[in-house]
Amino acid sequence: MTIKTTSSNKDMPDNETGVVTKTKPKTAKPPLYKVLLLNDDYTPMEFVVHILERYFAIDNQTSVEIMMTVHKKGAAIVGVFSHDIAETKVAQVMDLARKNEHPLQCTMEKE
Ligand code: TYC
Repeated sequence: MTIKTTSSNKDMPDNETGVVTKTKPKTAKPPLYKVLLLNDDYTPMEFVVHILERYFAIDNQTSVEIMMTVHKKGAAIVGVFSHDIAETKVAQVMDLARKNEHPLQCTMEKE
């Protein structure tokens, strides 16, 4: 009678440990982009709050808090989106700011 040992078992060659490893799934996640609002000295606070409510669906209280963060710190991330959505949000903000002659700046950055 033959006893098969671990070292001669074809299911577990000598160079393998028996530890289960994960192989990387082939579906790559799309890159995400942070959308940032920048501070300036002229855009009215209420306008910034309106932008956050209208284009980022952020409630009034949170919008006031984010606006105050930008006002005090110089900038804040207002959301993280796919490239297309981030680009659209930036364009919508810049468009409304320009139409109202406010110098508000909105930018996007790869995460
Ligand atoms: N600093 C502006 C003011 O005092 C308010 C402001 C907040 C402007 C956020 C831009 O992204 C901004 N009126």
